[in-house]
Amino acid sequence: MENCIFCALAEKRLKPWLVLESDNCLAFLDSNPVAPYHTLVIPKAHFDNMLDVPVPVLQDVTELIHQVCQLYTQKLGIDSYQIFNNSGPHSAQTVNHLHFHILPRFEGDAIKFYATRMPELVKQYPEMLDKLK
Ligand code: DGP
Repeated sequence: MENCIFCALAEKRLKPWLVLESDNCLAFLDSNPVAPYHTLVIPKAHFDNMLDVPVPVLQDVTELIHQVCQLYTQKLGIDSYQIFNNSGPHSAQTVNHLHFHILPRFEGDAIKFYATRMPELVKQYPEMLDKLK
């Protein structure tokens, strides 16, 4: 897709900091990293996010995520990862080409992911689950 920065990386119109590549996906270092080896995994084909991606594409993405984690563990000894995706305008999604973050975590790092918790929601769970029926 024109004007998509991740399509430009996937098509090598721009040079990615390439970690691994498969037939359909790419893993490269994030340009605004939260931690060493903060990595993004994308499908080469353009999908905006989780809402429009077909499951087989997600399977390809997951396979490459797995390979990246294996690589970092084998080569670097990293033993902890957070793997996440932002999808949609009220998430933190800033690039509208599906991507998963692989965030290596290290003992004593200062990253705070769960700053907000809402334990009071638990009592609403029966109604919330009812709405899924
Ligand atoms: P998100 O907030 O989930 O949409 O994350 C987008 C990430 O993409 C953010 O961590 C910074 C990264 N990023 C944005 N533009 C580029 C780029 O041109 N190259 C690389 N390597 N990463 C980028």
